[in-house]
Amino acid sequence: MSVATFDARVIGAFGRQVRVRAGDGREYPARPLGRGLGIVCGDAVRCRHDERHGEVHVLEVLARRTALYRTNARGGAEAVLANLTRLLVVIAPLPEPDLFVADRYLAAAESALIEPVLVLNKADLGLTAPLADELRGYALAGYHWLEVSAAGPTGLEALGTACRGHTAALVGQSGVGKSSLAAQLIPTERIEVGALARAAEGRHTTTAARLYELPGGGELIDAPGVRDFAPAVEHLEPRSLGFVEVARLAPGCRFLDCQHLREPDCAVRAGAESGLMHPRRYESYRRLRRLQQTLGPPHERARRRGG
Ligand SMILES: Nc1nc2c(ncn2[C@@H]2O[C@H](COP(=O)(O)OP(=O)(O)OP(=O)(O)O)[C@@H](O)[C@H]2O)c(=O)[nH]1
Ligand SMILES: [Mg+2]
Ligand SMILES: [Zn+2]
Repeated sequence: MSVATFDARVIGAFGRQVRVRAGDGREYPARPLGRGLGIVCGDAVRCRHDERHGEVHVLEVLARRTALYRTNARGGAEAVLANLTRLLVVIAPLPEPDLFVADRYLAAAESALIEPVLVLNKADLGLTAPLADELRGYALAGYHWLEVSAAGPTGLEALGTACRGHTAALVGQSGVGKSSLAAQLIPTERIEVGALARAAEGRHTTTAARLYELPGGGELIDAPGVRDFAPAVEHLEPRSLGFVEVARLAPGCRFLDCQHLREPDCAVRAGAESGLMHPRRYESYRRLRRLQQTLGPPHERARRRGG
């Protein structure tokens, strides 16, 4: 090819506006050439300088090592972040936690072979009794969590260590303090932090994912907060949907293809009743299974849409 192309990293993506960082550290606003490239933050892309218009074009998205997928408004699968090696699922006592959201991120990460790390932020506020009980559910599943506080010195070193050398992303409900944590880990960047009242009104402070380089090596993505997260069902591990304790209990089920809903002799349902699996985690699993049944297989969805 006569025109010089170069490889770059997508450090921000907002609709068709993309920001890339080239190997030499230079950053450019860039424009995807052609529709449907589906570029997301974390992507590795091949670019070209358009000398005549003084623009940078993205020509193609290079193969992703991992991707986190969600279900979009049309019921299709859509990548949200690419090339992650760790997913930092942030929860906090404030605003009112919705742990179904955390469960869904954990399930999507497990299914995508991205190592999830549960991060309990705002440790300075203390734990409410219901949250402490929910955390017991995660312990039962086998998850540890990092207790941190962006407002104080708690746990930030451990969080930094969990990110070092990784491409990690902070995800979770709006207002849990993802950007506050990113700002603590990367003090040289100006990262906007929102007022809690904003999250309570359902408004998000961070509107687009942004990738930063960590001082100790590695990368950190600060993702926008969500009210809910629906993983793309066809990208979930088919048997367990990414619920690690379901995968552990399922070999005890009578049927090999047990969906762990109403089948007789289901070891997963029995585990939820006997306390081997937290009831909310089981309910979370069931909701995802039902979502999968509602959406149906991808080819049927395409037909319903007339696609
Ligand atoms: N007490 C306390 N408040 C915190 C802590 N971390 C963040 N906050 C506050 O929580 C509010 C929301 O923080 P953000 O960092 O903007 O939250 P976010 O998760 O990035 O929110 P979105 O960008 O909307 O998803 C701000 O008022 C922060 O000051 C913490 O550890 N303790
Ligand atoms: Mg934010
Ligand atoms: Zn079962």
